[in-house]
Amino acid sequence: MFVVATAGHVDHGKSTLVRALTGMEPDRWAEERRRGMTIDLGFAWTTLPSGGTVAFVDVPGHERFVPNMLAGVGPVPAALIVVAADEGWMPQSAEHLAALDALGVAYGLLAVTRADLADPGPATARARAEIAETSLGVVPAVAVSGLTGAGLPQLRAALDRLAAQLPAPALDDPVRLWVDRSFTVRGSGTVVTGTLGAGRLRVGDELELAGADEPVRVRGLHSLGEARPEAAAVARVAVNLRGTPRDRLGRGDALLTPGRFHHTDLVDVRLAGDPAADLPATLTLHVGSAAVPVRVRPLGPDTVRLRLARPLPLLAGDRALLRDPGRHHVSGGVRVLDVAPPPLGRRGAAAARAQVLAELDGRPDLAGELRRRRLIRAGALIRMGVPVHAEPVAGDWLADPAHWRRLGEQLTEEVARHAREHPLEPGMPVDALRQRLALPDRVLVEVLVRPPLRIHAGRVGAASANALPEPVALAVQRVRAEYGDRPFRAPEADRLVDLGLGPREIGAAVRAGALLRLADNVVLLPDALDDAVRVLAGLPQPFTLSAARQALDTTRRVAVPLLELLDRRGATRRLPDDARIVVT
Ligand SMILES: Nc1nc2c(ncn2[C@@H]2O[C@H](COP(=O)(O)OP(=O)(O)OP(=O)(O)O)[C@@H](O)[C@H]2O)c(=O)[nH]1
Ligand SMILES: [Mg+2]
Repeated sequence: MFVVATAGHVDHGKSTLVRALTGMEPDRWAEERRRGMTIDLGFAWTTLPSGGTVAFVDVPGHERFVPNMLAGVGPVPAALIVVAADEGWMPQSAEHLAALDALGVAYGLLAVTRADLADPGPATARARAEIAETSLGVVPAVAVSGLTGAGLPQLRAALDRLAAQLPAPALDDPVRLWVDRSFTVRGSGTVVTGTLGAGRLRVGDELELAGADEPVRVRGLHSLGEARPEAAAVARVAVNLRGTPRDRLGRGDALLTPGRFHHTDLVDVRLAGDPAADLPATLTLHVGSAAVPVRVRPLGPDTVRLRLARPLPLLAGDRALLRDPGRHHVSGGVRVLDVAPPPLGRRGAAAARAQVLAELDGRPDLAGELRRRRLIRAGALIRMGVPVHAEPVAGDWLADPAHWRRLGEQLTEEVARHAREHPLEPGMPVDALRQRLALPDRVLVEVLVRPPLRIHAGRVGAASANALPEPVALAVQRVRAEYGDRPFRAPEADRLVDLGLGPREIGAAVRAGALLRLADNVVLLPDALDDAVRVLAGLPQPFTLSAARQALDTTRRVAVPLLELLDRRGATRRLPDDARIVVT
């Protein structure tokens, strides 16, 4: 099946033509038939000479209903442009064509209708010239009469040729079915319709619906009026949803393959063509069947940031159009460049952002995204439409390789700095490191730690056997706090017990260089040794044990082993009369 949307000025014969081609009534509402005017979208289909099926989305031409027209053409990649031979090119001929151009529609046909009323030549020439200037390029033209049927065989043949040109649908792509209609069927519940442009739908599928906490389930599928177990793109489909109230969804909503789309209310986009310098600050964004007010913030010469009044499931590369509803004016097309852009806080951020955007073309590549985002979950990238084909660094986190290397270096530096500033702590707490490196997940710290560093008891430190266990480190810290200003007073045995420093703990602290052992149960802080030499050097030489004890403001319990240690280290020398001198 292929789907084509009509386009053209009011009363130019679009619905008459669709009716003549399909034998079906595109004007569904009584009011439309009474007023002889299309108000909302109509749907009809027929078999072509080749045996293929064409489905039409028939749009209204009246200027008041342009938003309905846009909901119809948004998801459809081919157009049947209708111009009346007797009226020629008219304002909504131009506005509809501008919309198709803004959306980048590249496949189309021109039907010059009411050819029984006037020579189709002039209207054909003008319309083809106008269309040739747009994304549609030069299109085939057929003169027809919906009244007499003249030209219809040629038009069917031209539709067949158009169908053959269309690119094959991406059947493995995720589904994003933009809803163009929703209604209730007695006994079945809620039904929505739309044009399935890519992917497949099956009865029983679970789909995501923006704003709903729970997935919705496909209870039944119809296409071309028949129930089917499965529908593959491209197709017009009607989807019966299980347990979803009718008021939960309507035109502009989308049914999505779960986990594949990012609902965003902030996008950076490139304006197509020659962007007007003074875009209004508020416009309406039309994409798929949705229409959402947006605030426009200019960034670069052809790039802007759009703040959407409600989030939409958008992907990088999406085409959309901006319209000024007040002025009835299609302001232009946009291509989405980034569906999760960074905030623009500090001064100069907008200019810097414009430079980044200048490099983007809406075709997301993994390396570029990682370079810009540095660290991101694979799932988040997939939801932005980025193909993910790299190994995560941890969990489902992907990292830019250069950034990841820098993080590894930073981690080593932070741990070393922490060790300098807190020499008695057995390493830096993992969470402190996580904050220091501004990492979003603890697991990232864990995989960044490489030998000789290791994680032990929630801290990152050198993998040395001498690392101080935390309770010992705390006890040593308390010793330091209590004895720091009387460095030659050793804690009494019972105080050591209170502090939790038994023989094993003291041994660990001594091995780690955090305590100095003079004798069993006699410990000082390690810097005491140098301090003692300084004090003793200030005494008249030689000096006695008692003079040393007084100068150091300590007891024999400390002074005797302290001096013996200094002797062994060669800092002091013991004379035959038991007095000592400081060796200089
Ligand atoms: N003589 C003649 N009249 C036609 C032809 N096609 C349409 N008409 C008449 O033109 C009027 C408008 O036709 P529609 O098919 O409703 O036009 P439309 O483009 O669908 O109009 P909107 O949907 O409101 O934009 C109707 O009265 C039709 O009978 C044609 O080929 N020849
Ligand atoms: Mg109509």
